[in-house]
This record gives sequence, C-alpha cells and structure tokens, in this order.
Amino acid sequence: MTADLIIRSDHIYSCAQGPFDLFIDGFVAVAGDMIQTVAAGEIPVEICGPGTKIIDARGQTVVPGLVDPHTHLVHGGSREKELALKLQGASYLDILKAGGGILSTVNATRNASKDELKEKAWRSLDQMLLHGTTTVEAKSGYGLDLNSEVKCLQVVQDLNCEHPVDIVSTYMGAHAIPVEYKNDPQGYMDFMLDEVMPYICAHQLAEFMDAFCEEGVFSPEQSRILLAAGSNMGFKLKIHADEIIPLQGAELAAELQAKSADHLLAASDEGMQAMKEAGTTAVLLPGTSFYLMLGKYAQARKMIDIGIRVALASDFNPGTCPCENLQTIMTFACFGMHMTPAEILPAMTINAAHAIDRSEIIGSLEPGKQADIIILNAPNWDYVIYHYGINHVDKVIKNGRVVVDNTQLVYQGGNV
Ligand code: IZC
Ligand code: ZN
Repeated sequence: MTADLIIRSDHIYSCAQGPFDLFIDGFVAVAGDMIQTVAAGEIPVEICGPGTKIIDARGQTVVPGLVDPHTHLVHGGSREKELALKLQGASYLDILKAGGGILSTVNATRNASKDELKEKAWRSLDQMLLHGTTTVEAKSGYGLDLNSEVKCLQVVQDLNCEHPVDIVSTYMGAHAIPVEYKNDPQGYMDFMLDEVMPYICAHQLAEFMDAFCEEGVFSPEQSRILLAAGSNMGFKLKIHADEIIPLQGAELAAELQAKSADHLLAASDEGMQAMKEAGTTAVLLPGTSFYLMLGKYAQARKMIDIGIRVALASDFNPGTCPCENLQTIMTFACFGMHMTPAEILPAMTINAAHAIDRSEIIGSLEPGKQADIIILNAPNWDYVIYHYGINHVDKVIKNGRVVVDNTQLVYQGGNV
C-alpha cells in the first residue's frame, strides 16, 4: 500500500521501546490518519505513489506529538493580581482561604458565556499546538454548580470536535468548596455525589474524575469518598496528591487504583512504593513548583529509580501555571528536577499517554497508532532541552494532516 505522507529524517525518536528508540537515517510513513511504518534505511519504492507527499526533515528531529495529561484548560479571566500578593509573601493556600485563587476564577467562569469560554480556550489550544502538543487532558472545576460545570464540560466536548488537538475530559467538582457551601462542606459533597456526578456520567461529559486533596480543600477522607463513588459510576481516577502538605495522597491514589497521581512534591516514600505497585503514573508539574516559588520540586529522580512511570504536564491554569508551552516545562523538568533529555521525552509522550489511558493509540511512533508527529528545528532531541526559551517546533502532523507548517498554524476549521 502506498503512503500518503512520508517523513524522512536522520533523527527519529519513536519512543516505542526503551526511553528513546532512535532511528538514525530513516523514515516514518503515514497512511490516512495512521502510522504505517517506522524504519531505518531508504524509503522503499513500493510505498511511494503519485499522491505521496514527502517531507525531507534531514537535519531536524522527529518525535511523537506531545501529550499534556494535566490542564485546567477552560476558565474565565486571569489572576495576574495574585502575583503581586505572592511577591509580598502571601501563600497560594492563604489566597484561596481569603476567597481568592480558584474561587476568583470560579466567579469569572460562572459569569462567562459558553462562547467566551470556548474562544479563550481555543486560543490556548492553538498555542499548545504551535508548541507541539497534540493531545491534552482538560479538567472542569471552575464552575462547581451544576450548570456551570456542564457548561465547561460542553465547551471541552465542542473543542474536541472542532479543534485539531484531541481533548480528554475530566470532572473536577472537588477543586474548591464554592461560596454557597462555605459553611456546609458536607452539603457540597452530597450535591456532587447525588446530583452532579450522576448527571455527568449519564451525559458522558467526562471520562476521568479528579479531586484536589489538600489541606483546607478536600481531606483524604473526603477525596476517598468522592473518588470511590466516582469509580463505581465508571469514571477513571486522577488525584491532585501531596502538592503542598503531605496528606498521603500518593497512598490514596494507589489504594483507589487511580491512573495517575499528580504533583507529589510532598509524597512519602511509602506512597511512592504503593504507586509503583499499583501501576499509578506520577504526573509531575514542575512549572507549578516554579510558579508557586516553592523552592522545591517533586522528587523525580527518586521516583524514576524506584521504577514509577513518570509523566510531565503543564498544569496550564490561570493561578499556578499560566503557560501552555510544554517546552518551557521541559526546562523546569531538567533544571529543577534533574531529569535527563532521555527521560523527558517519554515523560511527555508515551508515559503521558498512560496517564490518560491512551497508550494504545498515541504517545509513540508505531504502526497502527495515530499519526501525531512533530518535527523540530533541532539536530537531535538533547538539543531541544539544551537550547531553552525558544519554540523549536517547525511542523505538527495531527491525525496524518499537517496542521502547523513552518512554525505557523495551517489547519482550516473543523477537526482533523
Ligand atoms: O486555579 O489555582 N492547584 N488547582 C490546584 C489549581 C492549582 C488551579 C488554580
Ligand atoms: Zn491541577
């Protein structure tokens, strides 16, 4: 069968086996929206037809499309005013306790129309795509009441249909206690359990469920009740675990067989061991550690040595990481957590795909997988991490179609 698209390069990192699986001088052939072949050597004549487009990426680097497994994509407003407060010494949890932080974004999100939220998130998705992200996870959690949560999840659904980037949807009502339940957290728990979760489940508005297990937000006991109920309804699980205060969130993630535990700066050794045994992926968010000025990062080296599958994500959100660019996150992963380039690439491709339960279809360049491929203006992968602060992405191929060419968006309307 002839290919529709063939990319020739001297540095193809398939991420299929081992950390890298590097093909020096080879090609990736795409048929329709799928990868047909990845191989070293010359392009076989029989796969070249009259309609085959050939991209010569010699001198460039070819890797799988990046996967961002933790974002708070859909939200209203911005929180630049908090930056000044933080510089004066206010902590993230202090700001939240005073009714700011997440709750100020909840206000802005409730007051925004569906179209406004969609347009804002669309612009962020364009930025992600320009920087090489081809699949993202997106959490709700800035609506909190039923109508506003549904509004945000419908925006995600629409974007997934219309924008080239694929989106995996997560319900995160357990993100903060809304003002109307300020003095009745149990009432908010019951509202989620009895009204919101069954509705979202029945209308298939989210595949995952997540909870912010943190001091002053949701306790481990509350998180366990919500997530266990969610699991029984059929949601796959994620947890914001041990970000600031150690609360045995990693242990909880393992106990509930969560697909991922995210943040983990304050995870215990026992919790890490339990995650390893449960096969729970660690999603590390070093952009957030940087932005919160914590002076501390998650212990990526220790987790890798234990044998935990480590993924990286942006945590894109208006409070603690207003950054769509995964190449910036790579900088923090390397210089903050001492992850090597050979660890960072799988953490943003195949391991990230595991964190959103998509490892069978994305995250590596292998025959039969979705043709999500990026071509970087760099002679090899190490160079991408080494030369920081610029966008290295030259081309993005999403589902077999070129959607970014010569660093510019070139997709036309509709999904690909
Ligand atoms: O808006 O502050 N950590 N949730 C948990 C966030 C950060 C997002 C925010
Ligand atoms: Zn988050």
